[in-house]
Amino acid sequence: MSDRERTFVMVKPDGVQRGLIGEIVSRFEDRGLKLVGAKFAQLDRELAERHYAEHEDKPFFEDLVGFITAAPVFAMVWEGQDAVRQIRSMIGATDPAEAAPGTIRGDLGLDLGRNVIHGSDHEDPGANEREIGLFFDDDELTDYERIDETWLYE
Ligand code: IDP
Ligand code: MG
Repeated sequence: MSDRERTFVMVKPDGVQRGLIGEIVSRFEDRGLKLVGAKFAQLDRELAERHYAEHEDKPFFEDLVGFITAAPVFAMVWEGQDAVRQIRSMIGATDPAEAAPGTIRGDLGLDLGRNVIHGSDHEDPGANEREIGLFFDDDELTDYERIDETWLYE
């Protein structure tokens, strides 16, 4: 059994524009994951470049930064057992064309450059804490118990 942990998730501008915030939040809520922070915001270039710093040398970097700053995003922190890996698995492969049906990208997207959602990478240790810190101050995050937790966890 893994520890409870927190992960950073963001509905990208395409997901917001297509009215998919509710659908995406519902999937995580239904799974038993707990929302502990959220904000609706339009990213500036500096934050976008810091968030995607690992990709700064890639040919798609300029398009990616332009896209992610073009319209508002919905940024969230979700908590739960093995949350980083479980949410990545629910999001699906980076390219929606390769993402399995049943995943968010596999159900809601078609194009690599419009893949609806971001989630912290479970193969990059510390990415979740780094990304949470980039987008949220400590006092914007909450600690509370969901009423179903007794029946969600053994
Ligand atoms: P991830 O979002 O599944 O973690 P990454 O490889 O970290 O995927 O890439 C970050 C984002 O950059 C992707 O979600 C996608 O929006 C964009 N991206 C990745 N590879 C390409 C590409 O080859 N062409 C265009 N955009 C890309
Ligand atoms: Mg990534």
